[in-house]
Amino acid sequence: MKKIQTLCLIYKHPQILLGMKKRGFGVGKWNGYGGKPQGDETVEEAIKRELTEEAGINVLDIDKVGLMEFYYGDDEDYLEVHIFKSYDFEGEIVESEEMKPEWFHIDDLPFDSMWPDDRHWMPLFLAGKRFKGKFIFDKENNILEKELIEIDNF
Ligand code: 6U4
Repeated sequence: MKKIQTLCLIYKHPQILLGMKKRGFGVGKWNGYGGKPQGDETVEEAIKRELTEEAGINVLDIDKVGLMEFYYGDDEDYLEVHIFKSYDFEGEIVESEEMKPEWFHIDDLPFDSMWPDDRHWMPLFLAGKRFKGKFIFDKENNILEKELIEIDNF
């Protein structure tokens, strides 16, 4: 079964905002902010709410840049992750129960402590491209198979 998820990276050149996931899925990894839509929320509504809940900010622009499918180990479910970029927000970034925020220079991203797919699509993200992909992971979250293509639009 498909599970829809959202992910947003705030990009203030030359830095991007990541959060250290403090609990749940992907704990201990630096990642963008996000979560699943609630009720009949759109993915756009969901990512805005997640950024308010997890980082304390109100994003002023969001642009969908990526659509990824992730398959994990023997899990029957897979994630469909809608990836957004935001250049602008209002409010003070705060640490939450879920995420510890930190700005990283784009030339010094902590890929060894991120999901292993990130180092593959991040160059497209930083170059302002849109992309689609599919990654299959084993139980230790190593990449078994990957597909990644640049697209013009969704
Ligand atoms: P809430 O806040 O309860 O809605 P939840 O739906 O449980 O959160 P959670 O905590 O499981 O979401 O977080 C999943 C987050 O991890 C989403 O933002 C998507 C992201 N994610 C999942 N797999 C990923 C991967 N392979 N690469 C990546 N982000 C991934 O960069």
